[in-house]
Amino acid sequence: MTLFDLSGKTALITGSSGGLGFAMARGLAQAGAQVILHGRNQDKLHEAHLALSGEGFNVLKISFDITDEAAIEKALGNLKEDGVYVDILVNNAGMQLRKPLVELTRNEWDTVINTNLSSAFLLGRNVARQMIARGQGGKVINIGSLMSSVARPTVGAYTAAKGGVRLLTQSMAAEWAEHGIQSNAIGPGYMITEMTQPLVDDPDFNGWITGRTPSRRWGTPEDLVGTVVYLASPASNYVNGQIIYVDGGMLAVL
Ligand code: GCO
Repeated sequence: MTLFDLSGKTALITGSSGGLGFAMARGLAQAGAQVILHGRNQDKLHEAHLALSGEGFNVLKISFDITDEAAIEKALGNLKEDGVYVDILVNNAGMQLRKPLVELTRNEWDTVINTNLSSAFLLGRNVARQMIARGQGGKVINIGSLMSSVARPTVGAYTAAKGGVRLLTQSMAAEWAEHGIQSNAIGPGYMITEMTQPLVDDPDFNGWITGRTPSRRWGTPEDLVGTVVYLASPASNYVNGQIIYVDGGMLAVL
């Protein structure tokens, strides 16, 4: 067993037709895993699938609503019928909504919480049921945020959800570790993605990030690859309930 070798493993990465999810899927494929790309936009999903299979990687693709319990049940059931089991689950899909709390509607709040937190519970629960039944262990990796620990104005619902992701991860560890399942989280810092582009394009915000981050730069999706491969591999078999911040040192300094 080599510490970072994922051959023979299958990884499902939600929200992986672009951005952080695609970069992590590619990294897991490079480490030997069969990857299952996931997305709602069929064209983007098809492009991502073409890109990775074009590089010779073993790639499947799947599309379902991560907030829909029945859709999740059906999707995992279809995979099982095809003899595909998820050994590594990366709960990455999410959304942002920037609005002061006093202006936020109940519906907006629920949408952000369902997409960023409840989805990790629903998929994590269903995949863990399969992992426990198979008795071969597994890996659950939840994508948190700096907002799993700190807040900033206008992203209250997102922050509440990402805070929940951190303690959901610890709860998963508390209950699933004895079944050989390691549950951990990654807290990406400010990465240049579609979600943060409006912030990158804002000279004040952009300047604040590069000044406030010890690495003096925004992160890139590729900056997450090493950490996700580590948390997906035997190298982290005694690591459980942790969150690893990949943020250029932002949270470590005042
Ligand atoms: C924001 C950003 C952040 C990042 C990331 C930082 O509005 O501040 O969208 O939330 O996306 O989560 O860790």
